[in-house]
Amino acid sequence: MNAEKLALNLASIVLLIFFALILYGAYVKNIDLPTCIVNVKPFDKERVVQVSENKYEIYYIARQFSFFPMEVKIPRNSTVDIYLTSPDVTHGFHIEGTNVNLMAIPGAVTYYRVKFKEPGKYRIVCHEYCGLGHQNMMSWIIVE
Ligand SMILES: [Cu+2]
Repeated sequence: MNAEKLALNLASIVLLIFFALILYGAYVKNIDLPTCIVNVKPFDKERVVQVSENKYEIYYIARQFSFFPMEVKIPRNSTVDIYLTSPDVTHGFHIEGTNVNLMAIPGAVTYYRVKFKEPGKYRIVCHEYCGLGHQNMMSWIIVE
């Protein structure tokens, strides 16, 4: 009897800890889920738009076997809105050293906002097997 109560109490405490960690991640660490957006139509031309001094929009195309644009230079402390789509098959999109981990899905646009505080050369890799040249798929974001 007592062992059952103890197990129940421990399970309740673990659940409360999990719930608190979810709230901590969402509100203190601002960890967000990528969104599949519907108000931007899938595009067929990559582009980089400077919205204001430290705010950029990058429209990425993931295509067998490259990301376009292949290199983007932005200043430190820039906030970047990433729009990502694919004209062929599903690709992955991970910016190393960040928590950006997206999927490029044909016919859909994936969106995520990221801020680059540290200067450096950030490599983008495909993490979804997409064909014979998959391992060569990469792109760079250079934060100056
Ligand atoms: Cu791939």
